[in-house]
Amino acid sequence: MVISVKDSTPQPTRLADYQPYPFRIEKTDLTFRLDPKATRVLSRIRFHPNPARPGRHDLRMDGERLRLIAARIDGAPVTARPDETGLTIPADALPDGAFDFEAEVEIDPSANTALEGLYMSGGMYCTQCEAEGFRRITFYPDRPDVMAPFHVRIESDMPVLLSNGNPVAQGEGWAEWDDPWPKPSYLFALVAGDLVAVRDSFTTRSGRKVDLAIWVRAGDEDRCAYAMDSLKRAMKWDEDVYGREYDLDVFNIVAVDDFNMGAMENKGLNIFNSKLVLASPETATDADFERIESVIAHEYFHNWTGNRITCRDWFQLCLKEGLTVFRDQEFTKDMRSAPVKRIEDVLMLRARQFREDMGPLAHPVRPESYIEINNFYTATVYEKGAELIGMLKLLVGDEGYRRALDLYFERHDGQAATIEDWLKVFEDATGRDLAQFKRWYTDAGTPRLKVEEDWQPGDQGGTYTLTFTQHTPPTPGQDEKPPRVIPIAVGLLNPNGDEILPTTVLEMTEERQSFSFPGLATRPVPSILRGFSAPVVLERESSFDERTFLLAHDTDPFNRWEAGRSLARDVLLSMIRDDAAPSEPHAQALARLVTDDTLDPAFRALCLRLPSEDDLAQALADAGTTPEPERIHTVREGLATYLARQLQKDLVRIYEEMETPPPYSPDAASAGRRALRLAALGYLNRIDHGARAASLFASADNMTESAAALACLIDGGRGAREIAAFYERWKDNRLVIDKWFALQVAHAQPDMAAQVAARLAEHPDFEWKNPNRFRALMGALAANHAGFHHISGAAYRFYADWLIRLDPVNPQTTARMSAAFETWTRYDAERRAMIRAELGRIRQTPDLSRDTFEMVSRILA
Ligand code: 0A1
Ligand code: ZN
Repeated sequence: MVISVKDSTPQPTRLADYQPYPFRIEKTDLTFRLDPKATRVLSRIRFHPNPARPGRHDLRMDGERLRLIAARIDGAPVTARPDETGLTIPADALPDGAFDFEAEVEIDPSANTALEGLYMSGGMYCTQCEAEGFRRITFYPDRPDVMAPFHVRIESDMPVLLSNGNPVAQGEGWAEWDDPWPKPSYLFALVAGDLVAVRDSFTTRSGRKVDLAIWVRAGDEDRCAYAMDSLKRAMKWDEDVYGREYDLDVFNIVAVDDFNMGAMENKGLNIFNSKLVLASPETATDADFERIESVIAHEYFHNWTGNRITCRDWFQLCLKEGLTVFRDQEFTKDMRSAPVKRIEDVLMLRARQFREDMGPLAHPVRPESYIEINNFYTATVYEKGAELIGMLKLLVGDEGYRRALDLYFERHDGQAATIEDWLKVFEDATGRDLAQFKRWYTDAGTPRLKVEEDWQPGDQGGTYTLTFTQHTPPTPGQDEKPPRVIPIAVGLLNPNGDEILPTTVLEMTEERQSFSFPGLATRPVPSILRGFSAPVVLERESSFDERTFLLAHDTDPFNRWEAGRSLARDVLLSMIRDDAAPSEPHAQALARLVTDDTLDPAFRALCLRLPSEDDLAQALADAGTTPEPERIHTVREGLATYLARQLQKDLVRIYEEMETPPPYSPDAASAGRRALRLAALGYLNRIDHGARAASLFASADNMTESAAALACLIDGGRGAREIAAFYERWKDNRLVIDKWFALQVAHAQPDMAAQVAARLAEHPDFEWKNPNRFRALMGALAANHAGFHHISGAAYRFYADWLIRLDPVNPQTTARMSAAFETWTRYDAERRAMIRAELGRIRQTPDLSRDTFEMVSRILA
């Protein structure tokens, strides 16, 4: 029996099997004759034998869903028959030394709903090649360690024809582009469409004038200003902080409506999900503006960390992603408030990465095997990857970090590098041995850090000792977790609230280790893991009084927030577990903080935010209690209502004082005031019967307030009229209608969430093949914790039905969204059985994609 590849169980790719490609490429020439159904791609690739792989080798190229029209070697036709995954030209059909391989293939962009390779979006052609999309465009060694300069000719009657690099020539119906910088195929891009440009320019510090353009559909030009401004600030920042200049004459950004991810750093031609480009006060929220600023910067920063220096193989993905996330986080800190950004990043890390690390999808920042690489664009690779850079910087100091990065750019420019190369640069630049640090890359799991304290009074002053014990629970495939090096930033305060030890980084390298602080007049209060100096779970029993003390006095803003956060969490946990009453002292401590006008409003807004239901479910599961979603929901609502009553006067004052005068401005200070005001509204809404929300909705001139007001109305079981008005006003704006779908589902009552989602899925505007729209509705359902986990199982079923429907259309998005089930082992037997049944049903689906198969199998394992 012949088993075709598609029917057999997909096989993993392993880091240990890495081998260099047997050929190098001197030049890649591509011609595209664009046609929606039958695009012709002509390629000429100049290959040389790779000295790193001596001997004679077959020429194996990747290729999927390609119709081969003709192939030639040095001009002579070769008969080559492609298989499901590529094309092989046997070694004996190849000349010695260098040769040209030419091919003509035909592809069908209009049939490409997976949005990988060349596809159509809203009548335009566009591409997405990372990670392995280029093989759907033509036959090629589609791997990041094969780098080449590209020349591209596009033939099409579309008015705008774009590719990577610099424009070299154009005429009626054609354009040519040349990218002098060697790049892997995943950074290739092409766009052809009826687009208009918003233009600007940037002069680099060495005087190169760069033409900047953001390409959008006519009518969207007036929503590009913030993205353009962000781009110029990012270009300047990378020069100032990293000494990195841009290296082409043009930098193009294109906004597309159909995109699986946020954006893509293609060399000189970034392609963006339109929701991360288009923003106006009326259509985008403060959070959208902040996200646009950071993603524009992220993609721009990839020009050096990702493009000039790329990854040897996909196991090294964190080399570019962890570093680039770290860089965009630093950028946002410099543009906005550093403490607020740090808190937001940690909230996100805990919500997404800790959740991943504690469940069946846990994997190292540098994984060792994958079935589908698209499944490894994860919070672990990105966000934990960024944390590792932050720890490195803390360990080697700012100076050492700068020297190491200079050396990295100097040594590896133009190369495809590894984590070993990265760490070696730090070792060489700073003289530090990073062998133990490397475990952060190779070992999955979130370390738990236990803290014990000791105080010994003495004649020369007392000695205070902190003893730490680290332990990392096993993760899939990794039972043993040797100790890691953990940078623990600590400070000490005396009982008056004065800092007696400023932030000091302790380096923990053993499983158990003590650090003593002699000569102290009184027993100090410790502030541990300042700035969240390592991605660990701190396990420390500390008294209510100590935490309110830190909440009032800690000089480290992160730990000040953390003290309040842990108070709120403990109050909620004892209410959930022991039926305890809400805590009055907690409410008082919170009131003192949020009314402290010396504090940044954005910071105060964060302090008002209660832990999410999902956070609480995780915390309960962690402590060995099975979470009951409906109880978590009721209790959390109960505490919020209690706090609204206790803090009512202060909240009313905040709500009034924090009003921002028109015109709307997206700057951090104004956004912070709105955040605090809307946090106050979220509480007051529970006791004013929606009065404030309704009036804000009616008067708001910006989306931040409109959306928040609408959310409050829906939370209170009201808002039918406003929902309809919102739709009428925005029905022609896809990005706003995404919000309309998401708000209704995310804020639906738990017992109604699945029904609301099902009703909205029937709406004519539920264009489910559009990833933003699909995510708006389904993502909101998964985010409605008590709704998703409602004991009826209706949401599980509905969600699984839709994953099954989307899978053949868009495997990548289906696979990513299946992670909604990753926490299933936390819950009771009944829910576990229901989720397992849904996952099983998905896995049994005939012709299930490799993407979804891998995810569902790992979740079930
Ligand atoms: N490299 C991009 C993200 C990205 C990853 C994969 C994609 O398709 C599979 C698309 C985009 C970034 O980090 O921004
Ligand atoms: Zn990235």
